[in-house]
Amino acid sequence: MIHSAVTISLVPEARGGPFVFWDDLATGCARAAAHGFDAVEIFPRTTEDLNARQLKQLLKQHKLKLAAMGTGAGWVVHKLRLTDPDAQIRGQARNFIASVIDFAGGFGAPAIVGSMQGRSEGTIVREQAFNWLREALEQLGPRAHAHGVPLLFEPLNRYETNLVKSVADGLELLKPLRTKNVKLLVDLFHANIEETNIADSLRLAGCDLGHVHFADSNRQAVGLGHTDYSPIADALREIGFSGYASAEILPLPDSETAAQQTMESFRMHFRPD
Ligand code: LER
Ligand code: MN
Repeated sequence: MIHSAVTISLVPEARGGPFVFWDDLATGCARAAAHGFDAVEIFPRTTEDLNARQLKQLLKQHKLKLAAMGTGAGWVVHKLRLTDPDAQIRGQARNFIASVIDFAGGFGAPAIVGSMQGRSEGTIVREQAFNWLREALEQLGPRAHAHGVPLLFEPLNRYETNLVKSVADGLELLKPLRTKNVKLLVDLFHANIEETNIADSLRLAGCDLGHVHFADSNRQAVGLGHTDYSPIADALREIGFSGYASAEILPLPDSETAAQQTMESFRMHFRPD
């Protein structure tokens, strides 16, 4: 069975980004529960800024799970990328992700590597960048495994990276890895830009699919854009996906409407009875 989640950003520098609830963890959790979500996906600035006891208490109080935790602030705030030409920065990037893996892992949730993949530019060719990504994943995949969770790797789109932009790119990256603990996160907004057929790409991901960012073509709540969701829901059922469909979307026209519209669409596609 697929579960529902909604995003909360705690990163002021990411303002304007695709997150439903902002700034205040307590309010975000309360609103997520009020709308009937199973879980929250949190986008922290650093793990040091997070209070594990407070989060534990909020999740318990609102009967929510932690679906996943993003590492995008590693790039947006701290300018760390796993494919930076500077070895020291690559090391700091791995450490940043490791801290999110450990924090989220304590809640039984995976960390997401998306924007921190960086891009191939200047003298850094694609093959070199892929090797650095694989080195990092060989280290971080087993670290997530120690918490009993996967590590999620997210293909983006051409405007955000020239490395992993599709399920096919993602599978190419993961295939030679010794660790089998890295799963793909398909963000349906990115997929709408890059995939020939989104449902086919989900079937291609199959058991390597670990998480879904549930967004419409315009990065608004599902139902507010023009993506045809029936074949996507069918494909997710067909591959037996049992992870989260998490609303990483713009808070448009406002957070409350975006959350409510997401829940309506989630129920329509995944809880039709
Ligand atoms: C960025 O566009 C995105 O989709 C995030 O989930 C990546 O960290
Ligand atoms: Mn995403």
